[in-house]
Amino acid sequence: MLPWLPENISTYGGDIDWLFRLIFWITTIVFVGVQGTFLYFLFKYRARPGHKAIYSHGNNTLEIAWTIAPSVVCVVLALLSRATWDEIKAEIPPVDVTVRVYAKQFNWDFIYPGPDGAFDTDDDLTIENELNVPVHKVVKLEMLSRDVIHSFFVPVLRFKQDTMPGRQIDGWFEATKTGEWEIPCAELCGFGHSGMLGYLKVHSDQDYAAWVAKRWSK
Ligand SMILES: [Cu+2]
Repeated sequence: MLPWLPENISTYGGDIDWLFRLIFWITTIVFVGVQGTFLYFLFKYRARPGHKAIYSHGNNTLEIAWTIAPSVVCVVLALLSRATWDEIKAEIPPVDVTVRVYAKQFNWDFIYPGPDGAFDTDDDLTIENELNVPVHKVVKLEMLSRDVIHSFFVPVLRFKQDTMPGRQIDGWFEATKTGEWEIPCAELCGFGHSGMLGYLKVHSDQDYAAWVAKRWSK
């Protein structure tokens, strides 16, 4: 229906896309309606001989109506998105893999906890701009920033989260397809912002096990 959306490889991406489409079509219909009315009125009330300009000083009934109508739409949208918000933001399902993400000007540091599963130990491994994860597994991200506000964005996962200095924000995703996709920074963070680009590498179980074995063999 919206063919320009990026591919979706996330378990919850379909829910996000459904909400996106709903909001997109509501705003599109309102936009066309408002602009169409403007154009019609421009024509209908144009200056021409024999017509005097009318000065209008507002209409309370109309103003109340066009304040309440969008408010109702917003409340309905909030109620409709509630379940999706809860699914993605409120709770993290049982975690298979945890990776720490440190954003910095102008790279993504991905810190893997290693075989002991704990961070800040000797077997931690930091890889710049490369997030390696297994397919069909719940990946938890602990997101932080070393300097300014960045935004960790993986369009194909429908995942976007600001990273804040001095504050850890957790998120999660489950990829449904193997492959490699871009991780741009979506928050203007300085002169190198446009070049701040990492890659998500989703491996099959076998490939992931091989990657782990290679990385922690020594
Ligand atoms: Cu950035």
